[in-house]
Amino acid sequence: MRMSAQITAVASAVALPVVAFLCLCGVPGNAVALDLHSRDHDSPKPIDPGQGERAVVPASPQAAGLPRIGFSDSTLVFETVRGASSPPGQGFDLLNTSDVGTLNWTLEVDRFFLAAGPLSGSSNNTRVSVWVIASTDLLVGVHPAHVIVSSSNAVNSPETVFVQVRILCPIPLTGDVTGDGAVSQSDIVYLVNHVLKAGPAPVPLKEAGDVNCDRNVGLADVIFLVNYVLKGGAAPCDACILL
Ligand SMILES: [Ca+2]
Ligand SMILES: [Ca+2]
Repeated sequence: MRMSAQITAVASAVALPVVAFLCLCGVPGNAVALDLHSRDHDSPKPIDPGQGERAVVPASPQAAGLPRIGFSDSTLVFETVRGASSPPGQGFDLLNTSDVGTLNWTLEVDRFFLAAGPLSGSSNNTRVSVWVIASTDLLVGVHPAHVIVSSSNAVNSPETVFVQVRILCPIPLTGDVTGDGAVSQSDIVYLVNHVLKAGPAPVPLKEAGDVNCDRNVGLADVIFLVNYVLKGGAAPCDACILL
């Protein structure tokens, strides 16, 4: 009987905090009350909101009336061939996903080839259209950039939309100055005509004839191409690395 009484006492001590915690489910305002006078300060215990001194910790941004920055798109990709016209502008919607409070925000970009706007504003539950334009006068390759939105009163400031500007190489095969998809004797003839007889330039760009990648199309390229096609010499370089 004595052992049974001890077990009953221990079970009661464990059960009381659990019951008290479960009773907090009905606390108005969706907030959690914490007992600051608990002996165990590392693990504050919930108490009845009508008893003693307590602090109220907001359970969510909505409960505290705080706005949250949100985007309709997290990534934008611009793609074009080097030398071609710039792709059309793009955009995304900026909104307050908390649905409470007013989101006061500013916007900036971190690379010179990117522009976006508007640069500031206020949003409650409405969406704001942000436009983004990328200059494509860039080297061949992938160029990352960011649109950064900051707010003095949001719970998640700053937030970022990632942007990629992809510049594709217009030259499929260096040395194929005729543009037929292969490097052959006809390319030697074409390049000789261009270099020595003022014939038409290599296609799609003159750089397709720069088979030794010295940033010039001349007699050295003719000799290089003859050695490659007729004598098994070194293959043309990749002219795209110079664009
Ligand atoms: Ca060819
Ligand atoms: Ca060259």
